[in-house]
Amino acid sequence: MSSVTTDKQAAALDPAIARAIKSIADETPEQETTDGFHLVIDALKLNGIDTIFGLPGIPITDLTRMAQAEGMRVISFRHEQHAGNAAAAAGFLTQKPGICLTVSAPGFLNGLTALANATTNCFPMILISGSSEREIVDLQQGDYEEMDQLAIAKPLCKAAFRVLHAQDIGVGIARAIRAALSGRPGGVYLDLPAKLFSQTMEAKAGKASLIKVVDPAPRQIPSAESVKRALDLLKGAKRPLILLGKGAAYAQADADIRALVEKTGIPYLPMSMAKGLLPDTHEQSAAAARSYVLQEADVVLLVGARLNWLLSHGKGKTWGAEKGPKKFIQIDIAPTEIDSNVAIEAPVIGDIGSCVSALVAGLGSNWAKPPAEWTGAIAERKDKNLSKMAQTLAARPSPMNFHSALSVIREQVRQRPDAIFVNEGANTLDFARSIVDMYEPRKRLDVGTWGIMGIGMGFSVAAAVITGKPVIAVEGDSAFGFSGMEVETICRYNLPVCVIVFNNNGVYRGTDVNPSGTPDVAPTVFVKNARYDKLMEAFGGVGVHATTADELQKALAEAVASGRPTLINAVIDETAGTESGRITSLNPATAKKK
Ligand code: FYN
Ligand code: ADP
Repeated sequence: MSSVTTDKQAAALDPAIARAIKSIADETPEQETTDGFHLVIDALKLNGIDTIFGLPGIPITDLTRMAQAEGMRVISFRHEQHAGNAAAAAGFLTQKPGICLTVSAPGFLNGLTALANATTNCFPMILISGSSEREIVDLQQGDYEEMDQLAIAKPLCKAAFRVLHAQDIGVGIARAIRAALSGRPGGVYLDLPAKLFSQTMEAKAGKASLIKVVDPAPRQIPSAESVKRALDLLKGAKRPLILLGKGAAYAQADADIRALVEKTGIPYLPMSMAKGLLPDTHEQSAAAARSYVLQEADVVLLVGARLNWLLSHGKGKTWGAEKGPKKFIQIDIAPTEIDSNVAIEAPVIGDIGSCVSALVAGLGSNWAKPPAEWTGAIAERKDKNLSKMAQTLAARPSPMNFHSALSVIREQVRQRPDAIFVNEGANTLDFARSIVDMYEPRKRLDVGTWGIMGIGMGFSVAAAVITGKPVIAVEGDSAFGFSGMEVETICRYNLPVCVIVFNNNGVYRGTDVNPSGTPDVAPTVFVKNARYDKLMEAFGGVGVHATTADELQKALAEAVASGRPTLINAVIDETAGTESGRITSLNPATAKKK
């Protein structure tokens, strides 16, 4: 940087003195300086981070401008939550922390949901927020957007740091990157008070203060005993099962995981975001016999999957508890995950690549594949379910139902297995998960561990920006509402995103009635026959109103082929959904009735 700050200071002085200073400065060989803005940008670039997702405003507007001027990709959103979700998805897809940049207090808070969600899902991201002046905030003197952001962020993320001096920016960014990526990945908060950005220092010293982080996610090799213990357990199993979670997808150990599944011959179940690690059409996939294998398996190998609510905590009817206890092997990078819900007989602690390859190496040449009785029983159930599903998918009811609409999307994904599939909603999510097969790793992005709504457009933008591949976002009409305004972002950057809104006039469905006789509609009901497609047209994208499977098929094929931002308003039978999709049992009233 040159003498921008010196000129500014000079301008504040008496004009004559300023002129004198300037003429001296012009004659003296100038010392190169840098400032907080450039140190932040240089530190990110030094660490291979080339994209920022954010929303400009005080005090980070100039940071976004300068980052763009310095060659970074700066993607501006309409609401910070979606910028945060984009950063989280970028982190999941790339194993580099996604960066979300927000303004102070309200902007920071808007980004916080995404930061907490990223941490819950083990996605590496860094929320960088500008903040107000420490001296004023700490004395609670009412600064512009006053808030003790660091204290608020701390319990919601993996680590939180604040940088007060320009010479510490390098350390601050290095610590944030390391915290986000090492061990179990997660969200990190970095607080940068407004004053920091204009602090200057000598350019050479500034450069020397930056840190290029070496080996931020070091391999963690499992102990030989833990590998042997796991293999012994697996060898003794009569009905073994492998469960792949999104940790396995994140790990990018695709070849090792495939080798483990195929060499052992053990049936596997993918959790939602692990779909496609092996193609869903793989003969060892037990997805279409899910309830059966969970109940019947005797030894279960968890690979980057937690025994949380999504897996009924490893207990109860889902796991066939009445048939006797199961034995678990769990591969995870976080030792504290082990025994979190049930006893784990064989923990294997390390990174998934190292753990899985150690297991494969230990299989030996005389590995016996699982008994045919087990694999045959699974195949039988699977075939039955698959043919039942095929019949349902072939039907063409009018109006469309979830199945007929998803059958079209399923075929498009089969033709473009490289496309990223984003999915949220209740019924829209649950039906799509079992109907739309995935063929490649890390192509499915969804509501994850929390079942959060609102990830749709943020994840879609990130997926398109990061991969350059077509994105197909299948959205419940309620879910879409959380991030719908970001279709402007999609149009502004001309991203190859096709959003399909499953419009059934309400949350879950559109048929609820207000029993009280007052004029308000029921809490779950939306404006009937809304035209979400017009929203995309408003910003220059393509909007399509699809009332039949054929219309949907044509519009989707065109969108994927052209790469033009498109929104298809897919009209779904308003009576078709069920309350909370497949997790009805979590509704308190329903649970009480059971
Ligand atoms: C699966 N199935 C199939 C297929 N794939 N049948 C035929 N063909 C194919 N390809 C069967 C499978 O065997 C199951 O039947 C059923 O379809 C459902 O499978 P799924 O979706 O894998 O399993 P399930 O039980 O829904 O999974 C549990 C879960 C999941 C908790 C992991 O529901 C989930 O990820 N839920 C997230 C929900 C969420 O977050 N919602 C957002 C909040 S909505 P059976 O074997 O007969 O059981 C707020 O309201
Ligand atoms: P799912 O929801 O698909 O079951 P979870 O998010 O519950 O997946 O679990 C992911 C698990 O993967 C977490 O316990 C996390 O610690 C673990 N994990 C994430 N990345 C790695 C990795 N590189 N190596 C080992 N374990 C990992």
